[in-house]
Amino acid sequence: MMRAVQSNITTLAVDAIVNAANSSLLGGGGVDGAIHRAAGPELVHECRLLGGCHTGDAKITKGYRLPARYVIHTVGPVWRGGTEREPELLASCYRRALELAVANGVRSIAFPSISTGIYGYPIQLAAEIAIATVAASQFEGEVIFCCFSAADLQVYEQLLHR
Ligand code: AR6
Repeated sequence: MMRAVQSNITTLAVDAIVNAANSSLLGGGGVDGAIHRAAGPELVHECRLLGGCHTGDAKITKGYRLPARYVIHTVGPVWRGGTEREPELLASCYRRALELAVANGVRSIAFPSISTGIYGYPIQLAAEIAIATVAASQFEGEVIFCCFSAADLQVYEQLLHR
């Protein structure tokens, strides 16, 4: 089941929230900064042991002070106009995150709109990939697209309800 909500992802009581991280996995701005602040310093300690993450891949940690049990960190592509494999790398983020979810018994997962903030991916194109990739996955639990803005929520709702 897929649905979209407008919320701060750090407040969601789901089994796992997904972080739109950078390849260092050591924190940053945007949703990454919010997740690290809310989880507390233990999160970056565990992240230091992971050796970073390639674009399109994902790694899992505990959620520490978050209501979510796990954080699945993924690294989206920087938008460079769409000809640098951005669509396939973004799809890979969703696929790899859901594979880790299945492997760890996660039954509810919330995604932010990966790459559409600082990394500049156009929201409409990114939301189409997010929804299509989740729909094609083996994951059978609840998937929440957690939108930060009302405008983003509208994009997801329009795609989910067509
Ligand atoms: N809850 C839900 N969504 C949020 C939140 C939040 N608390 N905060 C921001 N968003 P971005 P990216 C939305 O920039 O584009 C970091 O510095 C935001 O409105 O967080 O993948 C990393 O370390 C947007 O819709 O991630 C990387 O360096 C979406 O989350 C870089 O940014 C993604 O925006 C990754 O850039």
